[in-house]
Amino acid sequence: MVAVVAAGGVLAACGNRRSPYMFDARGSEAHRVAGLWWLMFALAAGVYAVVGGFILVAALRGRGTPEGRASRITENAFIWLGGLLVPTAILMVLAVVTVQTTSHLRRPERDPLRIEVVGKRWWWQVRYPAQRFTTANEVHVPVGRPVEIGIDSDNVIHSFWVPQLGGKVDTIPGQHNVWRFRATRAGTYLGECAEYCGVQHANMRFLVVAEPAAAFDRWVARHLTPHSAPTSDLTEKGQLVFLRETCAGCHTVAGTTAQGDEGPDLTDFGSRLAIGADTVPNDPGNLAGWIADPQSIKPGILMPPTALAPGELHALVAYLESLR
Ligand code: HEC
Ligand SMILES: [Cu+2]
Repeated sequence: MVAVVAAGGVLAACGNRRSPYMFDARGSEAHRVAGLWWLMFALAAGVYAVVGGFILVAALRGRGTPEGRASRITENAFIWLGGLLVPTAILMVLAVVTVQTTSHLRRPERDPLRIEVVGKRWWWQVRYPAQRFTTANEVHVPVGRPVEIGIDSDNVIHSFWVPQLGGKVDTIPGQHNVWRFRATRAGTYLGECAEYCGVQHANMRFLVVAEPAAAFDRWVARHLTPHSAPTSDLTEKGQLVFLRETCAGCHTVAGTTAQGDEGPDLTDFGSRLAIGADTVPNDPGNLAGWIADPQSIKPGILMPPTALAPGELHALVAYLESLR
């Protein structure tokens, strides 16, 4: 009983809108995994109820049988049935269904959208090789189309996990893993690094934005013609600051001379929902704080603090937020 109540509490706590709730499956792979989980849960719950029932009956009945009435079932029958036949049958069912489910996962499909993800030191690089552009920490996919994400790491082992879309896929240096899935419903799904990788492991999140094909195509088109040219005096000044300071050595903004790759590609930074791999929401206040002192927001990252005059910081923030 305590276990059931505790499990209920945990499930209820998982029900927040953006928290990764793996039973609220929104992808082909997650549906299969969740289905298998419910089958295991149902069988285990059944066994629990039967065994618990026997314990209750035995406890209520007390010691010994009433005089002269022998039990209708012998102990041997109990052992054969409850100890061997039933467990074997249950394990066989689970084995067959598990092997079947596993073989369906990650099965190649025709004409997938290919994406390459690289686990970095606490953020995710996201490349669309056919479309030839790079972004970070946000993976956009069209709903309904098969997606194939190649997963690599250039440092330690991370694990790429979007509970509502599928199972964990480890990012292992030197080994190319592939995750195949299809988003079945539009939405913004939270992903996390699921393998401890250093002090900012818990702040190594990402978002998968599944959207209708037309919206996805617009998103791609925007990357093919990046709006990196300043459109006002303020953003022009901001771009000058960006190119003059150290930023350009670590960050790329397509269409400018900034071509660094130590940090996330900022070509579409203004459209991102969060800063620092979903550490704080992307708004001008947080961005100014991030530029001035990133270490106070996400200690240990590879980005140094930058001291700027207030006017310059303001212009730089306006420029970065205009990159959308
Ligand atoms: C030594 C390399 C380096 C320099 C110099 C640097 N950055 Fe960064 N930057 C990084 C790294 C690494 C990250 C990713 C940190 C993380 O989330 O773990 C980052 C993250 C960011 C982000 C958040 C991106 C996202 O999508 O989460 C912004 C914005 C940013 N930097 C802007 C700047 C600006 C503006 C400057 C110049 C004032 C600058 N950076 C200088 C390495 C650098
Ligand atoms: Cu990680």
